[in-house]
Amino acid sequence: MKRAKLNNSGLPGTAASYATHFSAAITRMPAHTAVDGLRAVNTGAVDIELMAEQHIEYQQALRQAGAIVTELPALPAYPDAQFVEDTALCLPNLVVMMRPGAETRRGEVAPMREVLSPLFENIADITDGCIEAGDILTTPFEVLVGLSARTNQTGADQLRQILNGHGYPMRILKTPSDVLHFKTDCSLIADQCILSTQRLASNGCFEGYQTLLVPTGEEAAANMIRYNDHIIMPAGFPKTETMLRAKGFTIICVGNSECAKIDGGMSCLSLRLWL
Ligand code: CIR
Repeated sequence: MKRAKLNNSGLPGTAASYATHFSAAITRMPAHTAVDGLRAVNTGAVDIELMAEQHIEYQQALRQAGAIVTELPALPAYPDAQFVEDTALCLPNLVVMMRPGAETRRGEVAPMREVLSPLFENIADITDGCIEAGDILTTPFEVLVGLSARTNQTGADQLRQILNGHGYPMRILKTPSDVLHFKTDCSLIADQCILSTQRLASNGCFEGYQTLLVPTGEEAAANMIRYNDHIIMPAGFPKTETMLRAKGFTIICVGNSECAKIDGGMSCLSLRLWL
C-alpha cells in the first residue's frame, strides 16, 4: 500500500491521499437493542425501523462514492456496535484495535478484530488506558487524537508509540468538554482542509490546515466523511450543505435522525479502508 502523496491538496478536482480516498468500507447492521445506545441527553425514543432505513441509505451513499461495502451482522449484546469506527484505527498498512472508554463497548472490539486481522499485515492492540477512534482524525500528514471522556492520556500514549513505530506522526489535543468525540466536531474534507466547529478550531489546533467553520446553529453537521470524490453528510443542515457545494464539493445527504439520538454521526457508522 502507498503512503499519502503529501504535495496535493485533495480539494475538488485534484488527486488526493489515503486520508480521503478508499476502496472499501465496513458497516454493521444496527441491532434492535440500539434503542438503549449510550446518549448524553435524552432527545426522544429511537425509531428502530427508521434507523434501519437510514442505515441502508448510508450504505448506498458509500457505494455511490465508490466503496465496496461489507455489512456485518447486528450484535444485540452491544447496543452501540453499529458505530464500528470506534473499535479500530485503519491505516493503509496497519490496524490498531481500540480499547473503548465506555465499558459497555469494550466487547465490540474482539469481533471486529476477527474481521480485520486477515486484511492487514500489521495489527496492534491498545492494552492500556482507553481510546475510541471517534477521537482520532487522520490527515495525510499526521494523526490527531483528542483526549476526551472516552480517550485518556495512557491510551493515547500507547497509540503514539505504535504509530511512531510505523512512521506515522501523532499529535495529542483536547476534545472540547461536553463533546463526545474529537470528530464529533470536525472532519477532514480534503487533504489540507478541515471542517470544524468554532469551539474546536478556536484553540488553534488546526494551524497549517485550511479550516472551514460550520455555520452557527449547524454544529451537529461537523461530523461528515470525505470518501473519494464525495462528501457524505447528515441531512438537515442547509447552510453547511450550501457552503460546501459553493466550494465545489459533491455532496450526498443521508438521514441521520435516529443515530443522532444516540450521539452517532456519519463517521462513526463505518470503517473506511484501502483493500
Ligand atoms: C456512544 O456513546 O458511544 C454511542 N452512542 C455513539 C458513538 C458515536 N461514535 C462516534 O462519534 N465515533
